[in-house]
Amino acid sequence: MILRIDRIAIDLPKPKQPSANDAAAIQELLGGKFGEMSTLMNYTFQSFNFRGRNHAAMRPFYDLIANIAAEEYSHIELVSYTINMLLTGTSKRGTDPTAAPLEQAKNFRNTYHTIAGGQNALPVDSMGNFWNGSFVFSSGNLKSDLLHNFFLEVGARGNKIRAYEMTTDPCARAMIGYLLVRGGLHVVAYAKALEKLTGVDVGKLLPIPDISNKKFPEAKALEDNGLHTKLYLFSPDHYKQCSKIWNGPHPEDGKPLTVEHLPPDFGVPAPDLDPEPQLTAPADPDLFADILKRLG
Ligand code: MN3
Repeated sequence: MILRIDRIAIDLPKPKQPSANDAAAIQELLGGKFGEMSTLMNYTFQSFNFRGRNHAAMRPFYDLIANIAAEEYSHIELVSYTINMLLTGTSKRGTDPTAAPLEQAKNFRNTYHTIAGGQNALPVDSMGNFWNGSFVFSSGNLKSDLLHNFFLEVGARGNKIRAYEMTTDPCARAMIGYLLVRGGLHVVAYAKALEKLTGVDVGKLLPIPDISNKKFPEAKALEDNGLHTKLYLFSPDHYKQCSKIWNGPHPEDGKPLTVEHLPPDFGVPAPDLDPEPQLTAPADPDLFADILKRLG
């Protein structure tokens, strides 16, 4: 079961200017093959399907995969809010449909944001292709699954770096900086899991691509505070045995790795974006008073 908290991981700054095309590019980090929906669903299915998890040799691996799966939910959330914030202001807010308030949307790379959605995130990649279940690898073999997860996180890291290079918007860059740190932590976590499982030193491959998170100011500031060393438990009581894998020095800067409970004050309240009447999102504001009456 997932226990949900109505907060997001970091405070996202207001975009410098609305940009549907920035939002379209950022969609790759949500619904792309290497996006957050893929990490979420890969680890979720692998945790459901993990046989023999109660054997002492296997439990730490189950706990690691299941716990990271839960963190990924907070990542799809953060990318989605970034897309919503970038899309806010890309049409003319108002109640008159004859004013063609959505006219600009014809020029957007992804018109689904305005036609299928109310100026909001969708489970699609940067080309508008819908996310699909074939991106999930759950072979039942732990070595294969962990190798896949390592590759998935490395691929995700590459996409994040390229998306960062495509936009200068502070909202998008704050989100990517945070996810570079947390995704970078997951790269190391799966490398360490493969080391514990097989004895091979996967850490020597790092970083992939060959560029440190410290080159990205938004990521560096978080790593200076040790965010790349803390594996948070996304559960009040469970998944604690991931500490048998997540320990020792960080392979890049040698800082000690720790497993910690998610602090109760972690993150910030999720943004409440203003309604967009031209899209009747969430509803025609003229009806709010009637709705309130019926709600009692
Ligand atoms: Mn992630």
